[in-house]
Amino acid sequence: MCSQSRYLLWLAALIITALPIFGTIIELPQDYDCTSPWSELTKLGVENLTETDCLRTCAVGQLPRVCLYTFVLEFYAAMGTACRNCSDGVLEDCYLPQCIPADGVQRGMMSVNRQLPGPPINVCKNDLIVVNVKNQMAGTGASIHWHGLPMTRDPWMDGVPYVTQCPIGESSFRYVFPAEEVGTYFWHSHSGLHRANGHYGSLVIREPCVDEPYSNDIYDFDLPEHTIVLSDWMHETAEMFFPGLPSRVPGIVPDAILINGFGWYLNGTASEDSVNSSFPLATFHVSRNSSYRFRIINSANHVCGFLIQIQNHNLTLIAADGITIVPVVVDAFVSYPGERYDFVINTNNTSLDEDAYWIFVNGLGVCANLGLYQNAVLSYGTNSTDLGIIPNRTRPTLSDPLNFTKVLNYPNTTCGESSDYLCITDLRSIGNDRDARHSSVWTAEPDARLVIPFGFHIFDVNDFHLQGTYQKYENLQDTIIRAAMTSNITFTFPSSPITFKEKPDNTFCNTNNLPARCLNISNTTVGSYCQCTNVVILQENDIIELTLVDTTGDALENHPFHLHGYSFYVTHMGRNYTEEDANSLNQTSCDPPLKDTISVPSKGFVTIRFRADNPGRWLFHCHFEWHLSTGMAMVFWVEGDMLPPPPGFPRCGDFSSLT
Ligand SMILES: *[C@@H]1O[C@H](CO)[C@@H](O)[C@H](O)[C@H]1NC(C)=O
Ligand SMILES: *[C@@H]1O[C@H](CO)[C@@H](O)[C@H](O)[C@H]1NC(C)=O
Ligand SMILES: *[C@@H]1O[C@H](CO)[C@@H](O)[C@H](O)[C@H]1NC(C)=O
Ligand SMILES: *[C@@H]1O[C@H](CO)[C@@H](O)[C@H](O)[C@H]1NC(C)=O
Ligand SMILES: *[C@@H]1O[C@H](CO)[C@@H](O)[C@H](O)[C@H]1NC(C)=O
Ligand SMILES: *[C@@H]1O[C@H](CO)[C@@H](O)[C@H](O)[C@H]1NC(C)=O
Ligand SMILES: *[C@@H]1O[C@H](CO)[C@@H](O)[C@H](O)[C@H]1NC(C)=O
Ligand SMILES: *[C@@H]1O[C@H](CO)[C@@H](O)[C@H](O)[C@H]1NC(C)=O
Ligand SMILES: *[C@@H]1O[C@H](CO)[C@@H](O)[C@H](O)[C@H]1NC(C)=O
Ligand SMILES: *[C@@H]1O[C@H](CO)[C@@H](O)[C@H](O)[C@H]1NC(C)=O
Ligand SMILES: *[C@@H]1O[C@H](CO)[C@@H](O)[C@H](O)[C@H]1NC(C)=O
Ligand SMILES: *[C@@H]1O[C@H](CO)[C@@H](O)[C@H](O)[C@H]1NC(C)=O
Ligand SMILES: [Cu+2]
Repeated sequence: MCSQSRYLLWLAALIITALPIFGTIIELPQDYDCTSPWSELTKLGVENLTETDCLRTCAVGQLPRVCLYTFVLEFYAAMGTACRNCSDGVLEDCYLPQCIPADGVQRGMMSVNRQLPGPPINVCKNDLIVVNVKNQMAGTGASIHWHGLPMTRDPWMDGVPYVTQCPIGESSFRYVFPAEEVGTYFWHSHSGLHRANGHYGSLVIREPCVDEPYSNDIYDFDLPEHTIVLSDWMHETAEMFFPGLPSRVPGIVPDAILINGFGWYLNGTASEDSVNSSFPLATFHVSRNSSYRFRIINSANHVCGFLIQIQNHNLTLIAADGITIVPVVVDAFVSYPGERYDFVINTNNTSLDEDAYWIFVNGLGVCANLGLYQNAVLSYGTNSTDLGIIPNRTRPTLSDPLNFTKVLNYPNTTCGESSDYLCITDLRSIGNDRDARHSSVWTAEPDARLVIPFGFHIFDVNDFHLQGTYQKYENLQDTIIRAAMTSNITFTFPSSPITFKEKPDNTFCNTNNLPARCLNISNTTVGSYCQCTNVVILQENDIIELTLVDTTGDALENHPFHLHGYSFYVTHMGRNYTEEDANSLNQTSCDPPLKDTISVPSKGFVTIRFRADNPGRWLFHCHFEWHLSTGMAMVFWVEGDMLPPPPGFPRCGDFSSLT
């Protein structure tokens, strides 16, 4: 049995978030032309609509719909005027429309529709997603990326500034793309550090229950209200820390973890007294003797992994990065920025109807040193009109965490050493559309093998601040100044989108084609540094094997790399990279997991494979926000015919009156 709606709870949720219950419904023909969807839209006359209704139970035979959203991007305030007396303990006020309580600390932020996370997108497979982005942030360009969606035939809609589009000025831009693959995704700003300031939200594509591989035997409910979006939060705008300030110790770090935009600010102490428990936490409602699918999205920005647990509940993992896996039962798992996991919980293990349990998200690595963790609530027999539910059970904290025996993706795991410490490579994908297309990818000999080391270039401060040099960098604290690199190149964005170019030219670079200034390496720390637009060309339909090697030397960070336009097989990962690791790997075990984001074990490596069958210009980058900003990125130029951009697609670029 599987259901995508639970009428009463759902209605209550709608009342609380003040969404219209009945919106405009616009249906499309079953076989609408997804190669030029904007012409369908013109025919349907939707240009003056701001929103349509798509939230429904996905059913066989149902027509696809136009799912239209308007995203208004603004400079806004957490704990601002909309929150009235929320800070004084009036809980109802914290749920007022446009109130963003976050962790209770007032700050300037960036919002989409004055919500945090921004508006959720819940659609059915084959719907046409249309998002009209209106940027009302004075003086600040923006763009939105649809993380994990392959954007087949729609490389213009990927939302990466200067790779696939111009940043959206104080104007609007309409994203149009079909919901081609089911699963758990999210959207986020790909401009500057805007995601860290609040520009992110969920995107879930469902299909009729009968088509879901496990719905019949593993879970009863798959509800929109059970999407969990994790993030981290600072008490100043992120730009304040770009490049960083020498006197800030510790340097570029978060102040809190947020769960669906809620959290308690602990201010560096685990003491119960420091907690303002009249302040809202994210609360998830379930009923007894049932089973629920949860979808968890990690939209964090800083260099931490999150350990995720629910008191007294095992988690049956059923999907990773939107793609179904053979179920694995764990009591904890670790996720990194950009990753998504779906899991099922059973609610038959309690004898009490009125009961509540703690959800525990524990920061690892740098966040463990800072004592960062967060709680949310799993509540039985209640609905979303019940506010302020606090479990009677002991609240897990840093000093009194939840124990675990079986865990996925835990840092420092040696893969294969213990059946209780699972690696991503221990997951097994199961047959789906994408699998069928790619089945030979992990058995055949790859057409191209790339080894991509990533790390940092450390500058000497005296060298660095010579007159007339302006390199991209971050300042962690004191005089620690560095830039991030892949293949020894610090990525810089060009001045006009790469997709506009018909062929690669000498404004791009790569390891075989470095600009003269990079070849003329001097003995200074500045002179040995190479900053350019690293673009690697891949032939259409080639099988690509790519090995990422962590050369940072840092034992605490597991850099999560995200590939746009594709999912890839994770065929191998390990803690010590040797040359043999790169070339030995014809996968012996079956069905390696398909993902679009993979965290590379600290000082270790990961090998992935994909078939380059989606022509476009695709960013590949570390999903830690400050690493992307300082150059830990590159672009794959996948050859092949691309559809033309929509008519009137905006252009931008350098202007010099001299040329
Ligand atoms: C929600 O729960 C309260 C009691 O806990 C009950 O009075 C109310 O009718 C419920 N509302 C809905 C919509 O189920
Ligand atoms: C949309 O609005 C414009 C300006 O008000 C109007 O000219 C146009 O006819 C409208 N289109 C539709 C389909 O209603
Ligand atoms: C955190 O604690 C410090 C020292 O105890 C205090 O100065 C600071 O104001 C607190 N921060 C917030 C946001 O409450
Ligand atoms: C979780 O799984 C373990 C091992 O399979 C089992 O012993 C335990 O009872 C389960 N816990 C719950 C809450 O279901
Ligand atoms: C709870 O339900 C699951 C799945 O149906 C079942 O495997 C398990 O034995 C049940 N546990 C209890 C305590 O009834
Ligand atoms: C906590 O215990 C009290 C007293 O037994 C009970 O009234 C209340 O409902 C419990 N709270 C939860 C969230 O279970
Ligand atoms: C976790 O394990 C420790 C040591 O084995 C034990 O002292 C503690 O009570 C356990 N905590 C919980 C919540 O079970
Ligand atoms: C991983 O290993 C490093 C270096 O030994 C250590 O500092 C870190 O705490 C370990 N991480 C975890 C989560 O145990
Ligand atoms: C991988 O397998 C293919 C086909 O089975 C074979 O031709 C190739 O030599 C193998 N490569 C390596 C490195 O073992
Ligand atoms: C990158 O630079 C380091 C230090 O200059 C050098 O040892 C290494 O060989 C370079 N790696 C590549 C792939 O060029
Ligand atoms: C670096 O080069 C400068 C001149 O370009 C020279 O004076 C200096 O001795 C060199 N330093 C080292 C460590 O080789
Ligand atoms: C990796 O190398 C380090 C030192 O080079 C060694 O201590 C460690 O045991 C190795 N780990 C594995 C899994 O081989
Ligand atoms: Cu990184």
